[in-house]
Amino acid sequence: MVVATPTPLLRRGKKKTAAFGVPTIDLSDDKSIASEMIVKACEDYGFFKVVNHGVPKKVIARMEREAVDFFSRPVSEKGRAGPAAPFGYGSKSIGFNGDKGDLEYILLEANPLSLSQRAKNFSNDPSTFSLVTNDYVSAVRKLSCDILELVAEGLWIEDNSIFSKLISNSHNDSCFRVNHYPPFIAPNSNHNRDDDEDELNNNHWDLSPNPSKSRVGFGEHTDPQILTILRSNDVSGLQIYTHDGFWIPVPPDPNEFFVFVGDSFQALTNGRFTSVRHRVESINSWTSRMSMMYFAAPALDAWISAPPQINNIITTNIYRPFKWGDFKQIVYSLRLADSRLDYFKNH
Ligand code: GA4
Repeated sequence: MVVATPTPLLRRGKKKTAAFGVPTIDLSDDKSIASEMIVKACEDYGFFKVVNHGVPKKVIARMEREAVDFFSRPVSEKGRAGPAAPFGYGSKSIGFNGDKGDLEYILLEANPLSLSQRAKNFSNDPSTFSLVTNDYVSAVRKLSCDILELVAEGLWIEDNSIFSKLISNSHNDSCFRVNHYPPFIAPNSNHNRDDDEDELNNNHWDLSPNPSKSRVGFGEHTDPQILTILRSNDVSGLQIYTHDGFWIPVPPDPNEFFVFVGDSFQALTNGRFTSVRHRVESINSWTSRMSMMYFAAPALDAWISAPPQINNIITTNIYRPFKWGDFKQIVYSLRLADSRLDYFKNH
């Protein structure tokens, strides 16, 4: 029996905190219930957490260690792996159109050949780096496929590989990103270390709007791909935007994965699912946040178009069919926060 175990989320308000639940899906539970719950979470939030996901702790820990080692290198050394165009090492600049964030990152193509070619830029032991990254990417790709199969089942689509085959295709264009947000202590804040730790542990944040107390780590956006699988360390900062118009902080959980519906999944479901807007806003923290994301994408020449079996209340096709490669081109011509799917709407 699957029980939704909501993790408390806090709604922003004037010093008020209200508990919400991140929909949590236990993948070790009954398939039919898990699939129904995933579909509901994709419809209601475009976002959920998975537990009992099957990714070995060791695979996660080794990937984290490689990333920590890289980010601890001197700036001049890291710089040699950049600039991210879009792949490589990036610092503060996101994309090509002037978006900025207070972070540094690694962005890689999630395929073995590209990973092994780039590994020498990220480690003095490139073969270990590419082995560890490949293991991580393979594990989260498998998790993405499992989730996409459950979605197809939850939507009562006979071919349960209808979505997963898009990303298991050998030419898939998936990518892998590790973001590192340095520690942030707001200038002139009266915070001392104990207060901060208290605040983070209790999840009782001072949520009154005060820009001097926070900083943009990664500005608001939706992910263009089908699904995103995120894992972070224990430092908060992620917020999601709900359908009823609230930014809600998501408590970090280093042992589990968070799943985001991307723009392409919105198109594949004819708007039955909507991609979730999210951002990273760093609050006072003495430790840095590190998150790793696997962005599950189809091949560049794959068509994105909703199969007729999608039962949506909207029966006309909201979007015209497009190739992932063409969509990606539009994505990179726009700003981070832009709604790119609008360019593919049927009029
Ligand atoms: C957001 C999701 C992924 O991180 C990413 C980002 C990409 C990049 O950093 O190169 C983009 C951004 C992301 C969407 C709009 C464009 C492209 C930066 C940017 C301004 C790797 C992706 O696929 O799209």
